[in-house]
This record gives sequence, C-alpha cells and structure tokens, in this order.
Amino acid sequence: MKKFYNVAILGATGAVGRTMIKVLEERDFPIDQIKLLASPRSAGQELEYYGMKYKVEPVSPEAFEDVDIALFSAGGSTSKQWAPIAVEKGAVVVDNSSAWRMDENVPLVVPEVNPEDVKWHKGIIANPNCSTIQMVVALNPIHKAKKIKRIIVSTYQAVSGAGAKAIKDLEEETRARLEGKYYYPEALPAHIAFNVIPHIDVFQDNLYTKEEMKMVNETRKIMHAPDIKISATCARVPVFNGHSESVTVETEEPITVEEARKLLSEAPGVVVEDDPFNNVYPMPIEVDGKDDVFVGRIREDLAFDNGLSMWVVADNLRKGAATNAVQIAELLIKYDLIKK
Ligand code: NAP
Ligand code: 12T
Repeated sequence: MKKFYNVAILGATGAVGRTMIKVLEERDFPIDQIKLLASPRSAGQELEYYGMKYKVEPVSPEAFEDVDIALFSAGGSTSKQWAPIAVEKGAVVVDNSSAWRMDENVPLVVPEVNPEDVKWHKGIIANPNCSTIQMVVALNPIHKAKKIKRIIVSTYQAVSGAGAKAIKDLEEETRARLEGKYYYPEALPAHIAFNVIPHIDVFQDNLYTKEEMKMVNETRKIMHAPDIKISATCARVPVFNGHSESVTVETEEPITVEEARKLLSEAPGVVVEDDPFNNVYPMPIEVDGKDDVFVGRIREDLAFDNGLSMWVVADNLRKGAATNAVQIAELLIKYDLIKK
C-alpha cells in the first residue's frame, strides 16, 4: 500500500472542482502529485493548492499517466468519453456526473450509507446526485430502524448545483432587476431572481424531470431498497449555495419524534438542529461551507399513520459533491483498492 497518491481533478476550474481542491487540502488528503485538468478553454489558467499555483492542463490520455485517483466533475458527456481512458491508464475514477450512476457495473456510494459497495468497483465509482446524497444520509438511520416504505420529497435547490454560469445568472439578474433592467438567463431555464423554478434537468416522458427521477432511482440503489416508493418534486430557488428538502416518510413500524431525534443525532454525518420554539432549524446560509447534513423540523406527519416529516439542508457543493467524492477516495485508501 502506498502512502501518498497522484490525484487528478477533471473539471478543476468548475464550481465542484474548485471545492474539491479545498476539501482535499482541509482533509489533508495524502497527495504526492496533484494534476488540475479541464477543457482546452481554460488550459493555462492558474489555481492554488496549499498556497502554491498550479497550471490547469487540457485533458488528454497522457494526462492520466501515473494517476492513482481521478476525481471527475466535468459533465456527463466528458465523463463518458474520458473515464474509460483514465481507467485504462490505471486510475480509479470517482465520477460526479450522472453518466455512470445507474450502470450495474458501477457502485454508487455515500460513505455513511453503503461504504462497502466501493469494494466491487471495476475502475469507476459514481458519486450520487447532490439532492439524493443529503436525503439518504438523513433517511438511512430511520430506514435501518423502522423500514421506510414510502418517501415524498420536495427540494429547494441552490443555483450553485447548476454550475458557475448559474451562479452568475442569480447574481446578475438580481442586480439587473433591482436596477429595473432586463437580464436573459444563460444557464437556467427561466428567470431566477425573486422567483422559483419547478424545473431541474430535462423533462421525461412520465412528466417528472431527470433530477426528480435521479432521486427515485439513486436512492433505491444506494440504500439497497428496490421497493421503496418515492416521489420527488425538484425546484430551483434564488439561493446561492445549499439545498433544502422537505422530506416525508412512511415507515413500516411506528416512529416517534423522540426516537427519530435520537436516531438522527447518533447518525454519522448528521447534525440535528431542531428547537422550533427558539427559531432553531437548518437553513442554507448557515450550512454554507460545512460538510454535514443538517436536519430540523422533525415532526409526526399528519397524512400517514406511521409518518414522519423533516427539513434537511446541506452544502450541495460539499456533501452533495466534493466532500462525498473525497470521502469515497478515502475509502479506496482505507480498503486498499487503489490499483498500483
Ligand atoms: P461548472 O462550474 O460548469 O464546471 C464545469 C467543469 O467541467 C469546468 O472545469 C470545465 O472546464 C469542465 N469541462 C467542461 N467541458 C469539458 C470538456 N469537454 N473537457 C474537459 N473539461 C470540461 O460545473 P460544476 O457545477 O462544477 O459541475 C460539474 C459536474 O459535476 C457536472 O457533471 C455536474 O453534473 C456534476 N455535479 C454533480 C453534483 C452532484 O450532484 N453530485 C453537483 C453539482 C455538479 P472549463 O473551465 O475548461 O470549461
Ligand atoms: N442538473 O449531478 O442542475 O446529476 O442542480 C446535479 C445538479 C445535475 C447531477 C443541478 C443537475 C446534477 C444539477
């Protein structure tokens, strides 16, 4: 087993890639050499790692030579193209896009929920969708204790989830509107300033969006629970960073609020912030920059006999993307699953 690893980040200049660099630093990930890769558009740009400047390189087959771990966050089609090449060159790929998640040869991993699934990887491990990650971290302890039969979830998703251009859309459109000017959104499907858009990713034949169906299919795969019935509504809200979710579950066994609070406060990666009479509940502004999943508003649901409702908030660029990917890379080291 090596002690230090060569790590490449594909998509290093993006919203997720930049967060990956920070998270690797903060967690003191055992890196020998780091390689920052992107498209030829931003090749030559400089990014900092531990206070040192590194030049961004254009992605190429040679760039993956001697790379042990490749963290990908450059979109689905880029991942489809480059992940097999990186694997062929000897790297293990942790991929943030939706390209490989439902592939039966690819584990889909949230370290707090199904860490052992990394062990059957064949070169690629998929990082789930941001909204799915924070939901399963909060629901897994309840599922283990009381068996979840049904999940109804509505999301309030930040613009950072849709990348650097969507962050710019919110900033510029807010300013434009306050100045009485018009702004045409570049990355989002509708106006985002002072608005809510019930549309994330593309619509499917069943009238749900792809983002909503990711929550259905990925949750079942991660939790090894093919029979859970799930219905999701995903909306974009004018928040820069941090996704919020209203989650209601129906369990096989009855569950009280006290039991749920106890299960959640003992669960790995979860912080319970639930003191409603003192205005304590999680909100995106407060979870920005944090790695945990925050849960509040825990209460018995009034629509189901064995029902529980809660409010779940996390930093989508961290636990929803970069932190989860780096935790997967840490599992690869822990279980000695790096190829060379
Ligand atoms: P972003 O801010 O738009 O950044 C995209 C990154 O990908 C940039 O570094 C860009 O490089 C690079 N890239 C684009 N096309 C490329 C190509 N043909 N070859 C090489 N590099 C290319 O987007 P982001 O928010 O960081 O998201 C990136 C990816 O992560 C997406 O796949 C997205 O689906 C995924 N993501 C996953 C989650 C999750 O739920 N886990 C959350 C957010 C995002 P240039 O600077 O050269 O353009
Ligand atoms: N469309 O990784 O727009 O599947 O917020 C994550 C976030 C896709 C993904 C978003 C998206 C993903 C978004």
